[in-house]
Amino acid sequence: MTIKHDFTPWPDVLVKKYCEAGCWQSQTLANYFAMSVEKYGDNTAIICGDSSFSYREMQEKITNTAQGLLSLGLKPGDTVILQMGNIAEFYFCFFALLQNGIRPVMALSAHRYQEITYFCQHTEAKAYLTDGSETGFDYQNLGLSVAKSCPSLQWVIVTEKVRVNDPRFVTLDELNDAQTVSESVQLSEPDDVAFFQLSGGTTGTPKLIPRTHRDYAYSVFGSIDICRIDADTRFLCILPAAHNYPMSSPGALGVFFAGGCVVLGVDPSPAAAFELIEMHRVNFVPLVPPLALRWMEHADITDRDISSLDVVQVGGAKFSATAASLLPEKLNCRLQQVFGMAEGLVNYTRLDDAPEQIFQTQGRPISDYDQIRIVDESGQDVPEGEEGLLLTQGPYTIRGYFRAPEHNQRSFTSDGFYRTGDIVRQTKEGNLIVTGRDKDQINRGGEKIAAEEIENLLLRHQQIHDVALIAVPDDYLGERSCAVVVKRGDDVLRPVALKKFLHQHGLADYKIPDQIQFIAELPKTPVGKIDKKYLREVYSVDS
Ligand code: AMP
Ligand code: DBH
Repeated sequence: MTIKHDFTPWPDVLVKKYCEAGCWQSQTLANYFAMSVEKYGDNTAIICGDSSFSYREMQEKITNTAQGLLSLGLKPGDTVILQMGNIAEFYFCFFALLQNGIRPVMALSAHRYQEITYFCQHTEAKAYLTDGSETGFDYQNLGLSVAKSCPSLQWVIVTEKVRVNDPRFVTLDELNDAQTVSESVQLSEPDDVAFFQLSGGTTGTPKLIPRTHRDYAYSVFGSIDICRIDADTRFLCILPAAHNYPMSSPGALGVFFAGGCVVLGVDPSPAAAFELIEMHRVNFVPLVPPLALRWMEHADITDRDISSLDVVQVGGAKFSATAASLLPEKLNCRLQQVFGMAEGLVNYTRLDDAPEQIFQTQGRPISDYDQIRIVDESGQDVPEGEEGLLLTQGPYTIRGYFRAPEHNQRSFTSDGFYRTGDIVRQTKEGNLIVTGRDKDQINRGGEKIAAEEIENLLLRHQQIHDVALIAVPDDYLGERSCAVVVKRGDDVLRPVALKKFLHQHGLADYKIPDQIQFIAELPKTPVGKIDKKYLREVYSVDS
């Protein structure tokens, strides 16, 4: 196999260290699932709508799908795009791909033509697996457009009946019926890339994050311990299942590896989610801050019995200390704050920490092997307790994005620390408090938007001379996006026309600016960069 090191490897001394310390084990993620099947075969692994699957039933689905994928000629080391909503098939396909050593790019349902074609082209993906059953959006049509733009794409695999006339389209059911000789050889190794997560990014193009089996497994098992996940865990997944947080912190993988049950929901509104909590006695759920706020409000008026809830996690964006301190009483449960990143490092407040640590901090790293530095602009460590830029390296933090050498020069220090772009300070107990950000990104309630990506697209509009995308405060989302536009010419240009323009270019909805402002000229800093700080001050006033 030639797929070894199609990513930036850890230096040999660290490989040795993490192996010797037992952080890295000799199992793949698919092996860990198989071990759960051995141990917890009859436990319910997934509840999805009216269907449920035991571990054994799930393994059967996975094996069938894995066979079907091989029958299409897909091979270990190939890359595919996996874009499915919160349905059981998402996990069947995920594990089937991993079992075959085929590496999925973990696209979100919200992604559209712009994002999906980029993923396909950048990874020379061979197949696109998609599902549109739970949304009004036509993913088959998207698949058709993507296939036209991506010569590498040989297959579009869909969960529903094929509605387009293209020989590359095949249904998951047809795949599952495929009769192939069963191979018992191991098709992937623990140090191979298992899949590609996505970064919120800061640049013109999205960044792909190669995660190996053993590094990811280490973060998942560490999370299982910290979050006390076991076979009695009933985990509600209403965040997008492919996202790193509900996938691994401890996420569905944590639950599967501990024999618990994942309840899938497609509607994160409290009315819908509380019904699922009541019906399935859910006791653990990851949320982002805007949802936590909505759930807290709704808890006052709900008739649903949500008393089974034990732990509510809040992460993805900063949760205010005030809201955090109210959450346990409102939802009658414990709170865990999570500050993580798809690049690796995940911090948790511990369930038995003092309340003020849980309310006021974003927790501390999973592992003693996570190294953290908090530095000033010149890269010097700041004095203890002071604010600075967070750098990190460790046994589950990547050393480089996939095929992005120039960006990697900027995003990693010469000694391999990842520059998170987060501004933090560390308390004397070792917890981190996120105080700000030094990256050109908008964190829209947990959904990240790279300013440059949207600016580049808007600059393609004939009537736009210049543009800056900035974050402005929002009571509910924490931040929303605002495009500050310098028009070209005197013709009228309406915000709605610009939104439509982005939409028509096939940009994910959450990246479309919430607000559009016009300005005669963008202010510049003394060195000639756009003064986004000043723009933020100006446009935060009327929010
Ligand atoms: P990504 O790199 O796209 O996976 O996004 C990770 C980023 O989300 C982090 O670097 C932070 O900027 C942000 N983030 C995640 N969790 C939190 C949190 N609890 N508080 C503040 N920011 C967070
Ligand atoms: O925001 C994130 O990317 C994130 C948040 C919490 C994450 O990747 C994680 C936990 O693992």
